[in-house]
Amino acid sequence: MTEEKETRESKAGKLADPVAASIDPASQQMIQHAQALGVETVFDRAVSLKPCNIGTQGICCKNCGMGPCRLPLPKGGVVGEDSRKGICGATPNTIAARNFIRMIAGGAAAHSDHGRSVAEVFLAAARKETDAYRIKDTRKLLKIAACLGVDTTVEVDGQHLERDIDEIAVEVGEKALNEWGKAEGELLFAKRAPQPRYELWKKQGVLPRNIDREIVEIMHRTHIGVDQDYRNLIKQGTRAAIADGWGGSMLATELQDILFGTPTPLASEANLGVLQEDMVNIVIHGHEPVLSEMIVAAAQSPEMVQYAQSKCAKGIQLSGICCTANEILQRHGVPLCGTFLQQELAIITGACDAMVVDIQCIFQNLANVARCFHTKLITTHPIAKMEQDNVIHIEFDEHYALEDAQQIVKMAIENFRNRGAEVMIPKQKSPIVAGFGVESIEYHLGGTFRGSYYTLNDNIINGRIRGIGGVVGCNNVRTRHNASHIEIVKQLIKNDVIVLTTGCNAIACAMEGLLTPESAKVFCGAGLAEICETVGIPPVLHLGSCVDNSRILLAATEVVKAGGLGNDISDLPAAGSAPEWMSEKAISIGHYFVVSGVYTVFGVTLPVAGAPAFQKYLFEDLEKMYGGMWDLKVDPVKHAQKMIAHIDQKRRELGIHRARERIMVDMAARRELAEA
Ligand code: BF8
Repeated sequence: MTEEKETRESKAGKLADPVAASIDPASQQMIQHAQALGVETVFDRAVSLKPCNIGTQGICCKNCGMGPCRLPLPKGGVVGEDSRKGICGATPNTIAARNFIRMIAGGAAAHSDHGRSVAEVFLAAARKETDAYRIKDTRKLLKIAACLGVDTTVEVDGQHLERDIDEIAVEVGEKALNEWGKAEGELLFAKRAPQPRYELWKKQGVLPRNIDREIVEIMHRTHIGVDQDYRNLIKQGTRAAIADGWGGSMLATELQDILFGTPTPLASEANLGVLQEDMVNIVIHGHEPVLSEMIVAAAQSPEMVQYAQSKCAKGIQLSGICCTANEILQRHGVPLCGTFLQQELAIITGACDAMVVDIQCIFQNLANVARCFHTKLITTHPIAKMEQDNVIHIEFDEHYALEDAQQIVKMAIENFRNRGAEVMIPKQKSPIVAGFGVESIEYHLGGTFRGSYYTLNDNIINGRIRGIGGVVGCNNVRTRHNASHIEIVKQLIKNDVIVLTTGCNAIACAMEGLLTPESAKVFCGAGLAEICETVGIPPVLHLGSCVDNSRILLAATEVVKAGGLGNDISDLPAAGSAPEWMSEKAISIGHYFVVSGVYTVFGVTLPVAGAPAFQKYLFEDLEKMYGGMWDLKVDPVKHAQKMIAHIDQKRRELGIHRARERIMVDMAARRELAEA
């Protein structure tokens, strides 16, 4: 070890091995570059900071001032009666269930508060209180109006006339906002689930009343001395998770589509190589498209492009990190700069003139990294500020949205000249096709003439497509960056399972080149490859950000409706996966997948291992109640095999496990059948 390296290591603790840290050559290069510059990243911190073994098992309770109570599993596991107790007598199952549903509350709150912000901006736009936002997709507005019970026609002299679209928009905004705090009734979108699913939720007593209430009730029930039955605790977790997936997240997705446009497939690129040396690079990071839409509009204006050119840049290159990246990709084709774990690396290129962040998944260490470069780090949301003094806060106000965005873009342009000599942009970037949705799957696989999921179902029934995998979620620095994401997705498509992806899995697949129609013949089984080639779609369909997991729920519902594959989501040959999850949002997503009827496998770890009865309840008993259950498999190949085994089991139950061609029954054959 050289003296210089020794000094760096003692300053920063032990350093990560770049190749062991990530499968992505661009990330490896930047981790190495950071280490050479003495800039610490999440990968290095993961080497020196180990997780708590008791916390990872879910059995540390810190909900009162008498603890924390830590209840480690006895060596060799529990034999006989489990006598572990906290100070108040709480069992490991109660503690793990409390912790688990608090994670659901955190995740549901994050998604749903995002949805609420969108609903507020939507209402402001509908009421014409802002010029920056307008209703873009009136077709979807009318569809959502019907789901929220808003009349789209008005009766005049016995005639049904179309109602004024602005009036409809205002009422949709009001009804939508009401979903967070109404005093009576139930979550309106719950009825968008297949009828048997809705009835099942009703029977189980888990229909959400309103979004906020279910989250608040989790905080109440998990306070010391309240709910002490893991089954009852998870029941409330179920209500809150449904309120997220079929409520807050779904409202976010639908209202964003109405305001900013429903995505349609478009081409772009992914990975750190999208940054441009001779252009002003603005990296947008976070989750709410309310801000990023305006940055896109400002950055693309001729006035700003000219301003950039006047400062010796060729133009402005926007790119995104995390789910904001998925949002502006799917509607504008803005390239993906990277996943959650690449946020520091984007700045370490030395080419990031501004990183603009809003909410969720933002490392506080960005400020420390930005301090080592010329990058302006700009926070924009009143609920998400940073304490470091090099961070600039420009609070985003939807009433002055474009002006705020212009101020940010100008700041980035003016910072272009301050770049240091240490610019190093990795070459890697992959072409992609992204921006699929419930509507575009219908169009691509059903055609404008038929416009339904019939063709998709038909190909599932005839076995060309074995099933559907929903693969989603984060990166987690406790596992090699993107390794499990890619291995699992490749295993699935090799076995003819079409993949619907969102979040950081979508970005990982994009970086790996799996979001192109051409990848089908390289990576897919013969059946799926044939479908992809025939209709010109990738085998991995990018459905957007994490709130857009609601698109997966609705796509599954459309498959049920199209017929031939059972009556409920739990009947479908489908499975869910979050290979590298880390956030509370992922736990909420996992749980609403499960209680919507999807077998869902997580990678890395699950904080339930120290509570055997609670774990069994999640992994086995929930299936009897909801037809879906949790599972954990760290090894990516076995993880995918478990999903495929479940898909095959469902195919057997549906009686479609033997490949068969559809037989066209002509008139003569029908007569024969009738005579027989
Ligand atoms: O909401 S997948 S790391 S970016 S939490 Fe975060 Fe996880 Fe990425 Fe988006 Ni989702």
